[in-house]
Amino acid sequence: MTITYESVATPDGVVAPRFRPPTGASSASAMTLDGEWRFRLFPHPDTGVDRGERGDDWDRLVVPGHWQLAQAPHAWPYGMPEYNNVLYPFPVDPPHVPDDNPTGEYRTTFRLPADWPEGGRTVLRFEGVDSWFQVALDGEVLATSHGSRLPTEVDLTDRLHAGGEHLLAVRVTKWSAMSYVEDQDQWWLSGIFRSVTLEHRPDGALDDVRVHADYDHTTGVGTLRVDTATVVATPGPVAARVTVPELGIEGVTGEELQIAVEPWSAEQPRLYDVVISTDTETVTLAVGFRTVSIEGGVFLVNGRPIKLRGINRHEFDPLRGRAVTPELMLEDVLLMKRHHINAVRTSHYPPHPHFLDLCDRYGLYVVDENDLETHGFQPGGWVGNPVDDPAWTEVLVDRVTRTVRRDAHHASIVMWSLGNEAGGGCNLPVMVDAVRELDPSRPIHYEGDFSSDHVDVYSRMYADSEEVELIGQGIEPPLERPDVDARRRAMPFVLCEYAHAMGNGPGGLADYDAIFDRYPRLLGGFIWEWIDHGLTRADADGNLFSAYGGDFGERFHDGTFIADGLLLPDRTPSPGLRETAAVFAPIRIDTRPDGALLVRNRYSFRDTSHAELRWTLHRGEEELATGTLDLVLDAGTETVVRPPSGLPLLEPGEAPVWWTVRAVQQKAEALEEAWLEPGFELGAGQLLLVEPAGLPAPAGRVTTEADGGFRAGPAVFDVRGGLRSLAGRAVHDLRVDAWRAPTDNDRRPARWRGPADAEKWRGAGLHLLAERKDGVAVTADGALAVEARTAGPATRAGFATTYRWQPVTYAPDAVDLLVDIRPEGRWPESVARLGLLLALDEPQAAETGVRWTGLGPDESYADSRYAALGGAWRHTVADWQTRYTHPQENGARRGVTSAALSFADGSGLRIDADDVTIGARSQLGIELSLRPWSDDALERAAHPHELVPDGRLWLHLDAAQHGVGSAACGPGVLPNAQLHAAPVRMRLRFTSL
Ligand code: IPT
Repeated sequence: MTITYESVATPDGVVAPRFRPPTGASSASAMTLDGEWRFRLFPHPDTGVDRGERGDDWDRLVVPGHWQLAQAPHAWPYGMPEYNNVLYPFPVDPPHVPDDNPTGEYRTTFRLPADWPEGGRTVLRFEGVDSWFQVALDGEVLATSHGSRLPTEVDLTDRLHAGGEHLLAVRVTKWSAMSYVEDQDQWWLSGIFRSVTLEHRPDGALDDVRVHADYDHTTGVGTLRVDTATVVATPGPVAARVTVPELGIEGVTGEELQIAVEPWSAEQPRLYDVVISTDTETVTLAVGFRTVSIEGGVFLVNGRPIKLRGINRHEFDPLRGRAVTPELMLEDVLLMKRHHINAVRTSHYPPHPHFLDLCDRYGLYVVDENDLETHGFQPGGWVGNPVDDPAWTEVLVDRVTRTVRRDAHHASIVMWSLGNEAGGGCNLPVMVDAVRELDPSRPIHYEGDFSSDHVDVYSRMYADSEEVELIGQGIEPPLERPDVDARRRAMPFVLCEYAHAMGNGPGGLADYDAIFDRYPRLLGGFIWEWIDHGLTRADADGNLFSAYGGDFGERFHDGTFIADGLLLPDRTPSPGLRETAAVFAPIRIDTRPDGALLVRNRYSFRDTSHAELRWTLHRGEEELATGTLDLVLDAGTETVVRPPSGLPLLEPGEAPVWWTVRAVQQKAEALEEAWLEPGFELGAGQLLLVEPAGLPAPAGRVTTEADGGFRAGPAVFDVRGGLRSLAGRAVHDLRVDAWRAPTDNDRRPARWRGPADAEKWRGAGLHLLAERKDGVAVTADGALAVEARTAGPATRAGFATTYRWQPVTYAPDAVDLLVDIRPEGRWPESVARLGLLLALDEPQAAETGVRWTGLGPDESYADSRYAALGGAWRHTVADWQTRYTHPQENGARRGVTSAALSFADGSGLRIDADDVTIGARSQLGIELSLRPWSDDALERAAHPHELVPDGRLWLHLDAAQHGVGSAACGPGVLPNAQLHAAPVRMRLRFTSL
């Protein structure tokens, strides 16, 4: 049978799969073939080009890379990236793919170097080629392979001659039968995107190395056993010496060595160099001793329960796609460690192997996922799904065993995952058996095994916190079959995806985290996902922006769903990542209702002696006292702390007084290098000790102007009581507002059912609110009282509002506004915000400086607020904005009791807030948002660079906003963060500076 790109067949002409040591770990010779190759793109796999064609006059293309991104971000000579999430962009008709199937012909020539060893074998190794390819040497096709994120090796030995030049030809198709099993939520990007090497395999070499390195926590003894085999020439075991120089241990392969060791964990990633050698090859591996087990439904590492505070990571570089460099992999790992992430699911394919070396070294628990997703069969009821088709068994087993064979020596991997969103069927148990046979030491994960028939952990995605709580207690609804139910009920539970981080969010992370902590059965989970895959693209004017689905002219795509990470595409941490760091903090410091702080050591293995607990007592920008707490907590323990006695007794002043406690790293740790520098924050929390003194009553009188209008300090009104200018700036608008530029979460229905929040808000006309003045009067005590009603079109619901303006006699240029907002009529179950919108003319709004007292420094929302701490902060309006890849509501600062704006012309405006109540609840300060553009412009912009300042400063002075939730994929805003239409009262003071 001729194998074609539409064949459902395992790779042909390739070397049996084997382990992959870290680069440089083997003494055997190797040579990279990375660099500039010759390249030509054809519309169809029948390119008509002879494999012997050298392509000397073809284009040059850098390997590794994707051909679509060859000249990104400016030119796209080889077709453009396309984005689909679930659906196939071609008819579901396996194994067929469209005739329009761009195919790259790659050519390079090489010579074996003069010092290339005699004898042995020489293999050509591809780390990753997307999606199907054929390899030819000197005109002859030798191998056909696929498995885009898996290695392929071809034995070239018999065709190579010392000194001679060889022509390597690789034909790569964009689509193949394998596209059906590689339907991951990402850009379709093709080509040789990982490195290509020539590797010498000496006779009797260590082609394959299996490492078993367990740790017995009861004795402190590690068991090391190394098995080695030749694979390339004549498969079979090979004997080798095994030494652990650091411990003076010597042994041989096959032997179980019992060694007193320090164990490996993500918290303390202790590794030992293990040197394995035959007479012809030495391989040095960094080995971690650790045991993964499940006991009584609890997932244990080295005998202790752990929690996975994880993320899902796709490989992504905004210019290079999935062709990620070692530097970028390290950046990812360090960013994770710095944000207290301790686990990675390699969604949804095996990552570049170097990433796993880094996870071993820096300490991250890994769920290594097979390269398998067939999600596009779901809408058709999974009919024809390869996972349930015997014709695909060998291909699927080949994939998953290639994964295990490549990666099994990594200490960081704590579970294997069969794939993602690939349905169920007859091939699952076969894959499971194959994995267990290769590696019985690690549990198997697969969320798509819905009743967990075959796997070892109960896994779900996007289950809401209520359901997770039931699962934690082991009282989830039963499965139909009692035996299966009993088996699943005894399993640990993991959320392989949760807290969808699309745009502004995720909200509710802390709610999940608290539940994970409460129940031993809950292993934790993996936030979806690590980074926005926004590809850098230049627009017609040369401005660079982050492109998402549709931005490359695709007609069939999933738009902004590719931008759902904790990092912006350029790896700027989003507020969601800062929230993650605060929630995942290993030393959590939380406020208790009784006015104390609860300090919890959430490490599984270490005490807190590496951390110093530093406190400060501060008011506004003033530091009043500092100190440290003498406290060391054992793993898993907690204690209550209170401010030390003898602190100065403080009278209420302008700003609140906070007692802030930070747990910081004391000294650098040898193993963990750069990311853990002294002073690095391991957790923080605070207590509000003294509330600010209220604003004294204003007691001035408004004056009537010659034109019949009014004046109150820095505020000038027209005859109807409309604010015309404030602090010398024309007022474009002042009214009640209850709308926001919808977030990605607002735009989608919670749990995929019913109308989205933004739709409900639109239905109530919140996006088109307008205000009518109903009356103006000067009250007996000299205030200007303005009655107004704010409502949208086509609805009887509205806000009746009283504005009460009064000059402040004791402050020369100040005015107080007491605003009362009373909802009337029927409202949707939530509103986006409740407060005032104020738009001032300000030509250089973006350059306006702002210093505020409140929570900061970053934005926070009712259900994403752990990273924000009370204090005094400063920004410019430009920096105040979060440039979400898809523009939307952002930037709210909560708990703001005062903010001073300094305009580019040297003048300024101070805003103080007091007496803020929503319904019966009173709160400290307001929520402040500042923008150099309107919410309307924010909503309409498709990309941040399209937003241009409009000559106004737009302020939101809100009592509150609705939370952000995670409805883009999963649950919406929980009751504890919903905002309902309710009476609002606020006292605001505007002072001209
Ligand atoms: C879930 C997928 O597993 C993940 O790859 C990603 O696509 C995510 O959705 C959305 O961003 S599947 C979803 C339909 C529950």
